[in-house]
Amino acid sequence: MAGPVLYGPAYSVYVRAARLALEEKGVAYRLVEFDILGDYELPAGYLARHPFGLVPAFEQEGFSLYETGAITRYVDEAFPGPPLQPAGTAARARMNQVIGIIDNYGYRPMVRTVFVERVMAPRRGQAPDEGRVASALGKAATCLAALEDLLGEKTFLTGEDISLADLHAAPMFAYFLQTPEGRDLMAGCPGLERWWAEVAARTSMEKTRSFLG
Ligand SMILES: N[C@@H](CCC(=O)N[C@@H](CS)C(=O)NCC(=O)O)C(=O)O
Repeated sequence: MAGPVLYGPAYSVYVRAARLALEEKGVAYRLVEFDILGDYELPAGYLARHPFGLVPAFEQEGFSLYETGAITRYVDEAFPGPPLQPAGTAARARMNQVIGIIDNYGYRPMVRTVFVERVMAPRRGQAPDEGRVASALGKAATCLAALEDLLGEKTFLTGEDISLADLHAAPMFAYFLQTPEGRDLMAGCPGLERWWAEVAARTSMEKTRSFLG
């Protein structure tokens, strides 16, 4: 059976979430990278893989898929290896809830705004837009507070074993925590700090590191 192929740059948080699932399952895969920074052009034909022009896209033996949540669930269910979704109905619902929180309320303020303004803008020689940062912090704080609450005393977001919820959240935290605002907010969330120490130390995180961290 030919191994799966993932399309998109290693520095994309969503590409990293999909790679984390593949790494945690122990699946050999190929990463086809292209740039999505600045004035980029998607590779010829990419819109056939992902009509919305986002990353990642996934293919395995002619089966094509896009949307990270669909890809990671497929990877978990199609390949042998440790399960990445909890067994119980309630815990699985919790996992889906956390992924929804991250996608809908975390990604934009934490990554697209605070990380981009604080880390990416200076790399491009631009001053951060402080107004954008300030307006995103309330939403980021709500997101961290919600995750802190859902984490409780558990090791990982849905229990004692790592799940897709952790793998979706981790790449976003890896970027957000590069900013002073991210570190400040995290300092008020002792559970998430403990969680992050656990997640950041995983081999899968090391293997999927990009030039942006
Ligand atoms: N809902 C999509 C979101 C994917 C997404 O937003 N990817 C970002 C990179 S992290 C992207 O492709 N950005 C390119 C752009 O916005 O032009 C998923 O779950 O896969």
